Formats: sequence, structure tokens, C-alpha cells
Amino acid sequence: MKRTNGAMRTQVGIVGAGPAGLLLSHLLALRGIDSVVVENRSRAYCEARQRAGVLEDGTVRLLRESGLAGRLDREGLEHGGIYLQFDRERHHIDFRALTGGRTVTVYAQTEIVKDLIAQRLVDGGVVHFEVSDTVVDQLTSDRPMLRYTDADGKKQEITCDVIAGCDGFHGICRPAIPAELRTVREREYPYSWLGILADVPPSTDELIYAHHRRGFALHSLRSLTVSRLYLQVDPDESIDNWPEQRIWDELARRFDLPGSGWELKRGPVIYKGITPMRSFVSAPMRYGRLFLAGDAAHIVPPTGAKGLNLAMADVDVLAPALEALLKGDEGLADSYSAACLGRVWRATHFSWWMTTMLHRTPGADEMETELQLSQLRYVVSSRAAATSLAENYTGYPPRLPDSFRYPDSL
Ligand code: RFL
Ligand code: PHB
Repeated sequence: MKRTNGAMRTQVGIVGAGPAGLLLSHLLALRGIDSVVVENRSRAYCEARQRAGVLEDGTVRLLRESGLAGRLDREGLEHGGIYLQFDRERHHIDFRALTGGRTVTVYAQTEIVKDLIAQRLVDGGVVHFEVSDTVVDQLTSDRPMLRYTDADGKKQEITCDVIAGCDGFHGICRPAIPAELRTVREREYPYSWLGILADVPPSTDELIYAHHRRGFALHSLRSLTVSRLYLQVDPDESIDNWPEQRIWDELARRFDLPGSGWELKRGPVIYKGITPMRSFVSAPMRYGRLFLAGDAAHIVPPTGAKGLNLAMADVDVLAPALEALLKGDEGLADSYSAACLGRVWRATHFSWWMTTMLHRTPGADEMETELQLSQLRYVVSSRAAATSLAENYTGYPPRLPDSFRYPDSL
């Protein structure tokens, strides 16, 4: 960022210090491009926000290639599959065997955000926390403006070449695009997830996705000593109705495997919260000199573990596109939205499919339950069906060196 007579100037103004905004700022810095990140929360809040935990192999590769994987490589837990549980049986889906060795890595979003903030600060990057009243303006000119009130209450204005809207689903950037130029596709689901973080070693070696007549449950983890578990609850459920004992009892019921000797270990709950479930895609992801990335443009229900991976895949495409744009070549910037939306729609379908296959729809009849069970039996008995789940879960299209491209016709 440069300051001339009090006026501030940067090449890329970035709204939001989530994974998308921070990684974009880093990828731009690697290309010698100057950026400023503005974030309305505190650094401590951003670093503690409990969210995702599963990284596709392509996301890990991106972080490694950009020099951000030191701690991830030491502390991340590589997983070669998941369990699908239904009808009181647990079945392993072996990603390595089905996809030619591909895996996912459990490494919490909180840790990625900590690593990204630390790296930006070491590299002299500019991240302004606790701003308010963020406004983006003059988006169709080649000098878009970023305005905000800083943490000390002073009004600031930055002249940019480009603005990146990385401000999540509730941000201000997407609504800055005229509504008549946006196509929105949206679905709300009639259930939420109650998630806990518990100070207890995981009771499983791989994540368990459980279909149950009382509702879906997921056993995930954060480390060898901390577990992350989720329960399907009603959409309007209040967390106050769920004391620890009730949460553990309900989890134990939904993961129960009679006669197997398997038992759910219980421990102190260190965090609990309820998250609604939604699919949402707003297109295009560009308006003039404003580019949207991550949750600002699209949301998936967490059942497919895709949201964070999509956010990072977007900025992997955006960084070289902005580099070219700033040198006067608009080609990649023009194809940015279409390039991202191919992956976004694949993940949107996969997340919808996992969600509707595994959750109990309130009021659903036996017909729906039997259809779900039939689909689940098919996935665990057909190599073709299991491969489809495995290649989507590990990330499709795969981000492998010089690998896959969507045909130009898409
Ligand atoms: P974020 O993380 O929401 O960051 C946006 C940032 O913008 C800030 N902001 C503003 N700043 C300045 N001015 C304004 N006017 C602003 N308005 C907002 C916000 O404070 C915030 O810091 O979006 P980003 O970077 O696009 O990242 C997306 C991911 O956070 C999200 O997709 C994932 O967490 C989704 N997700 C999962 N994704 C996965 O890939 N794998 C998973 O296993 C996974 N599990 C999950 C999840 C999300 C969950 N919740 C709570 C929604 C599990 C859960 C329970
Ligand atoms: C998580 O660990 O938070 C997690 C794992 C898998 C999902 C969603 C969330 O599908």
C-alpha cells in the first residue's frame, strides 16, 4: 500500500480475511502484486471461528506449492477414506484404492487462518482488522474505491486497480453487483447441524457419516486428542435445549453398532454451535473490476466438506488472472467466472447429493427412507458408485500437475 498526501493506493483491495482473502493476498504477493485486506472482525475472532476441517489433496498441494504448508505437513492428518454407516452397519470407502492414491487431510480452518495471517505479517502484508462500514464503489471504472472506517474510528479510502470480494455469504461485495445482472440459484434445507468440539480422542480412525432414522450424525476430528462431531437437528433448534449429556446420548444412539463392541468416547465439550444448511450460487463472479471468491459467491451444505476447498480453488484461479489483468491482458479475467463455476456446480451437486442421501427430511415417508438406503447400499457395493463418491470427495476436477481441464464448450 502506498500513501501519497494522505490518499491510499493499492493494486488489489481485498474485503475479508477468511481463507479466500488471506490466501489471495499471499498468492498475489508471490507475484509481486500489492494488496490490502480489510476485515470487520478482530484477528482473535478470525483465528478462533470454528468451521471446516477437511482439505482435498489439491488444496494441500496449493498450500504446499505456495510455501504455506510447514505446520500443515507436520500436524495435518492424512485420511485415505471415510465410513458410511446405515442400517446398523459401517462400510469403509477406500479413496486411495478407488482414485489411484488420492486422499484428504484433516487440518482445521482455524489453523489455516492462523498460518495465513502469520505469513502475511512476516512478509510485510497489510491486513486491517476491526474495520466497519466497508463500501466498494466505482466498480466499472479502472480505479475502483474501497472505503471503510478503521479500528480507531477514522474514515479511510483506498484507490485500487481491482477489488476482490472475499467477504463471505453475508458480506457487502455481492450485493454491490446490480441485482438484474446476477443469477441466483438457492436451496435451503429443512435441517441444521449442531456441531461440537470435544476434548476427547476420536473414537474412529476415519470420519463416520451416519444415516439414522433419528437423523444424520458425523464423527470428525481435529487431532489425535480433539474430536469434532455433528448432529442433524431441526432448523429452528436452540442450542440451549442441548446440554452436554443430551448431545452425547444422541450421538451415541446414532452411531450405535450393536454387537460390534464399538463405543463412542465422551469428553468435555469445548465449543458448541448450530449451523443452517444452504446451497447458493450467484453468477457471474465478476462485475467490472470486482471479483467475488469463496462464500461471497457460493455456499454448499457442509456434508461434502467442500466450502473451504472451493474458496481456495477460486483464488488459485483468480491470482494469475489478476496478474495478467494488471499487465493489460484481460483474457483470464474474462474467463475467471466460468472457470470457477464448473468446479462450483460439481461441488454443489455433490454436496446436495451427500446431504439428501444422509439426512432425514422432516415429514418424509418410508418411500424416501427406502430410496436413501438403496442409494447407500449401491454406493458401498458398486465400485463405480464408490469411485464417484471418492473422486468427488477428494476433489473434482482433481488439481493434479497439468491434469484436467473442462472442455472449452462448458
Ligand atoms: P469466510 O471464511 O466467511 O470469510 C469471510 C470474511 O469476510 C469478513 N467480512 C467482512 N470484512 C470486511 N467488511 C465486511 N463488510 C465484511 N463482511 C464479512 C468476515 O468476517 C470473514 O472473516 O469466507 P471464505 O474466505 O470464502 O471461506 C469459506 C469457508 O469459510 C467456508 O466455505 C467453510 O468453512 C465451509 N465449511 C467446510 N468447508 C470445507 O471445505 N470442508 C469442511 O470440512 C467444512 N466444514 C464448513 C464446515 C462450514 C461450517 N459452518 C460453520 C458454516 C463445517 C461448518 C460447521
Ligand atoms: C469437520 O471436520 O468440521 C467436517 C468434516 C467433514 C464434513 C464437514 C465438516 O463433511
